[in-house]
Amino acid sequence: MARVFSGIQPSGKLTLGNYFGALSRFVKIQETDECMYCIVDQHAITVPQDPEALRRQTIEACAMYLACGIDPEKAIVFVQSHVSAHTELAWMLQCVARMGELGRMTQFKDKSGGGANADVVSVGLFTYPALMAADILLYQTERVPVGIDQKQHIELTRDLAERFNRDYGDTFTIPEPWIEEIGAKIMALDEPTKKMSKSSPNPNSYISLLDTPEEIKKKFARATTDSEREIRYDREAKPGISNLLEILSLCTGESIESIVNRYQGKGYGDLKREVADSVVELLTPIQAKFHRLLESGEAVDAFREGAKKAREIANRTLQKVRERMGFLQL
Ligand code: AQP
Repeated sequence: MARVFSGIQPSGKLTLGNYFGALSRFVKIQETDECMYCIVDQHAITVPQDPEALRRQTIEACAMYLACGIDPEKAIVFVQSHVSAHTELAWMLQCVARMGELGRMTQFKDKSGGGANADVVSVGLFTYPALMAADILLYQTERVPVGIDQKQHIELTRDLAERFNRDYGDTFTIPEPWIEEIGAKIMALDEPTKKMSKSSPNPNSYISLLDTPEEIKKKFARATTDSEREIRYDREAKPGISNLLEILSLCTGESIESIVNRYQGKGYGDLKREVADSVVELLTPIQAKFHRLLESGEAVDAFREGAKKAREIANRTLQKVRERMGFLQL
């Protein structure tokens, strides 16, 4: 049994990418491992957020975690800003991290426009990986289930933990990224060479877990494919079709090979319709549960209880770090 930590930002409505890259995996992993699942609201403010929207999205994310099957009896669920140890350790780790290594993070380069927008990009966006390292290291995490886009941040977390352990004495467990090949990167529907992202300005690029069946069908019908007619799995040459095949396979459990065989001689429209129907089938019970949880307030209660448990574990690590770094203890 390994200690597992992972989180999702409430920076929009959670997407099908978040579901396959994170939530559906969280649900499986809670059966075998000791899991801490967080809603990382402090990461969300590295780019501008409307305060009311952030609060609503955080409550919705709480309900969506449970609606997707995370069980607060099996995993500890909490909101990052409810455990102040995260930002305290993040500060300490910022003093361990180097400007050069943070500057090499591709997510920072992408989200900051390659450094061209230095007067509008927040310092928090630059130091984000130190906060993410704090999230992980506070819980002596062994494995971090993430999509492929987060691999570089986990590698940085390992470097920071190793450097801290070397300079101040053994303190942190060194975490491993835990990435599954399939589902690790669901692509945008309008531009299938880019990751599906909840904060994209184009709602047609993503499937929100709260989209109606009509919206889902419309979005898949419009999804970008290619000018050929052949249905085969080739992420490089046919990113749109490959993305659809992957989503269908993840929804139904049927192998990509078997789907491709079934589609010999059939058109892209048929595939798009089947993918849309499978996604609707997947999301209908999740949405029903989501609305029940949101109305009852049950999800928020689970996150309140979870924060108490998380604080206890986090504070043990933080206390050790304070001592190791030489802070006066009275
Ligand atoms: N498209 C995706 N395919 C597979 N996994 C994905 N994840 C996100 N998008 C996909 C995984 O979901 C977890 C939480 O991600 P996050 O919300 O913390 O940040 P993100 O990766 O930046 O997600 P978004 O949706 O793209 O958010 P915004 O638009 O706010 O930046 C991670 O494990 C991530 O890998």
